[in-house]
Amino acid sequence: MMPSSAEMESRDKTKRVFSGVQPSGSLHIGNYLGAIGRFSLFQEGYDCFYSVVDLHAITVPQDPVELRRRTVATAALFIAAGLDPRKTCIFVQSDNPSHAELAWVLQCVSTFGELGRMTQFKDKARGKKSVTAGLFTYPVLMAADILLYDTDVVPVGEDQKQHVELARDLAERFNKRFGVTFKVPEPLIPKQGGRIMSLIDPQKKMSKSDEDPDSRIEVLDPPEEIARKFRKAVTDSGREILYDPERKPAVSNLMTIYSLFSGKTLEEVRDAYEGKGYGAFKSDLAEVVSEKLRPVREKYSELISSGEIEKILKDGAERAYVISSSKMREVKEKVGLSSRLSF
Ligand code: ATP
Ligand code: LTN
Repeated sequence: MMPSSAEMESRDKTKRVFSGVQPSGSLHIGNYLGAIGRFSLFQEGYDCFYSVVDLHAITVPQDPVELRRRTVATAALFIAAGLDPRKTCIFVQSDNPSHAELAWVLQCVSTFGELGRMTQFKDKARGKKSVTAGLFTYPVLMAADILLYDTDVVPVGEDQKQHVELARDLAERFNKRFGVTFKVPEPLIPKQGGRIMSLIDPQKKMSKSDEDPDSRIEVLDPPEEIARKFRKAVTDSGREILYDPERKPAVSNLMTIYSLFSGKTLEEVRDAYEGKGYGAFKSDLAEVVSEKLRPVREKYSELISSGEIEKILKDGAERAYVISSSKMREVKEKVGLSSRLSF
């Protein structure tokens, strides 16, 4: 979980980091290893903005009461996973009107063809009778999130790479057409842990919206539940604990999780379980993951009962708006839109 040397070399307080997480379900260890567990690595060296992107979540139907509860819960998990609101700006996307406003302008420089090529859209739309226009333009809203803050680096899991590339393309296209306005951001995807797979089907990524809850370990799962889900996790044929994503995708995924939560290399994990079979490995894996997540669970419960989050999110939205509204003013000016009531 330490930053790589390339990440360390590029630490620079004048550089900005932005990332977002949807409050579309309970966060799982894929979200933790690919995104939120890494967010705090940047807070000492970079100017960081982390948002709970609730406007993205409503691209598919949500229960309003649950959505609001999960939005606060997701922000609490950011802090429980190590973010310090004194060092980092944490806010809810819909509290800041600049996001939807810039998204509209960017939709008018995006093409139907390029949005139709987004693989996440294709995956999420497949087999659905009715798909919202919001799901189609989702990546443009994500580009707006990133570009509003002159973001340098976007820490995300592997599945978001194509969306960050679209943000880069839109920034370049807008700059060419209207004059330099946006910084062109870089995605930062972990070498290991950027794509944690489902425990039930190792060909699919672990996902909040998978209908089988046993396919994922949630960050707030109690230890018994973690142990039960790992026991039930599919394994491959043979008994060896070997890292071979082609031939042994299920075991390789479990080894990756073990390695990232324990800090041991894949070779160390392999050597430790040589000749021991899956039972002992899975029970130790559950222990390692539960222990690592224990302080996160504890801090989360404290935060939720303290009621502190509301104030943190209000301050965060105000800080974010100072930056985003100034960028929005510049955009309106360049495009030729009216800004009579801007302040
Ligand atoms: P959904 O299934 O509802 O689309 P999700 O689980 O993919 O949700 P997001 O809110 O879309 O979660 O993603 C939050 C962050 O977690 C993103 O940076 C994303 O790349 C990362 N992420 C999501 N799933 C995984 C995974 N299986 N492995 C690693 N990173 C992941
Ligand atoms: N689409 C992202 C969530 C997201 C995001 C962002 C990530 C919305 N806006 C800006 C990084 C930067 C996802 O996780 N599915």
